Amino acid sequence: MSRQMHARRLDGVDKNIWVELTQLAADYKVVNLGQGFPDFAPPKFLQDAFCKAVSGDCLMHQYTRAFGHPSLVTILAQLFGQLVGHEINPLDDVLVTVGAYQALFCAFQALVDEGDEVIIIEPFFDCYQPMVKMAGGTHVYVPLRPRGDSNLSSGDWVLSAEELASKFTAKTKAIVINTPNNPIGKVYKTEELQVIADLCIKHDVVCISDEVYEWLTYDGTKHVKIASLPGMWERTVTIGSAGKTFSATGLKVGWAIGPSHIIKHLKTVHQNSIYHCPTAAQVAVAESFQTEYERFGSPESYFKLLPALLHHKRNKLAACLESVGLQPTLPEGGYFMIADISSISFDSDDTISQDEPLDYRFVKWLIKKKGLAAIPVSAFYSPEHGKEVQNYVRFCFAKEDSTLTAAEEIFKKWGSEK
Ligand code: IK2
Repeated sequence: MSRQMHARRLDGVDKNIWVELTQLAADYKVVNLGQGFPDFAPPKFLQDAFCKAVSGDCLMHQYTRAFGHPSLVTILAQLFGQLVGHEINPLDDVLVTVGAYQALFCAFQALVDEGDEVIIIEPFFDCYQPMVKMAGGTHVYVPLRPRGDSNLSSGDWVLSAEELASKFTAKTKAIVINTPNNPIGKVYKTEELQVIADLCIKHDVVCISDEVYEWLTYDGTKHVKIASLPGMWERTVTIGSAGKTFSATGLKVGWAIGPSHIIKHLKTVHQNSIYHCPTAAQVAVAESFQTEYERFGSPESYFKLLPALLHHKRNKLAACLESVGLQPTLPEGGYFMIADISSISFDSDDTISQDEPLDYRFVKWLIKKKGLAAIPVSAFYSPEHGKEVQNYVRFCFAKEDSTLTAAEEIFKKWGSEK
């Protein structure tokens, strides 16, 4: 058969780090600090809400409103309207999606045309790049760089305002930001967001703000929504995830929130591809948000309990990494930590290609020889810039204490062998 089967838009986007490393981790039955999902149970109120939804009204098992179940868009508009400081219309300004993934996909498909440029800040959640490419756009990268010699906190990774400004051209259609960031854990400060906002306004550019870890910040760090800055509501699509919010990544309920003149285009993509998300999952998420709304800011709020739990896990993992000479960068938010592997010597065997970047080889060695899964940080960079960060790997600390203790045992054994 001489005819090419696949569409050209798939060229160069066929590899996926999660598919590859999740399989490798499963093959070796490792302690998994790789993929970003909690291995502890979601809160009981979410589980109860889900059980109630599936066992109640038979309409819970049927189609629902295309752009989001009324109960979910209503509570999202109510809660986020207060956080953004702008009235949000539940029917026009909110789109419920299959996880944050689909919200991102709808945003790129809806807003990016052939020839448009999209600015992506490195490191970035890996799907931004293939999604921009599939939409026909061109990615333009700008890196966060460690400030000075020390990069012990994610706050030490910063953008150069001049470098960022130099990336905006007449072709720039959108910029994607991610705060708290995956994989570094950087939480952008208001001043940093203001630099981005000023450029968006000056060049009439849309900001796609991926805020899936919005509730997870540590040591008093505050998450600021770029949509809340003056002049930004009109040009920002804010993306969130119930999976990350309620420690239930299998739910795959996400959302995009923004002004109706932008969201209506995302709805067009959504109605012509997915149509709507599972009804019962949306209703369970709506009820859970309602619960949280009523106790917002109180000590019982899951939005306070979860970061407190993860703060302890973050510190435990940092101590483990340090004990074997892996230098961690302490995250201000999110549930990942990167660590410098420069001081570790390891022998990657014949099964690991020497052509691969150092961090990929290290991660494969870690999985096969030490029984521990992590993710190479160069996977969060463009191929052009990945080489510059191949001495970092990412660990997820949103794990049961028993999982972290199992990892600690591996690190201790490793330490004693050195
Ligand atoms: N945006 C970011 C920044 C994410 O981290 C994710 C989920 N990624 O987790 C996998 C990992 O990094 O190990 C998403 C979007 C997608 O969220 P959802 O699960 O709601 O589709």
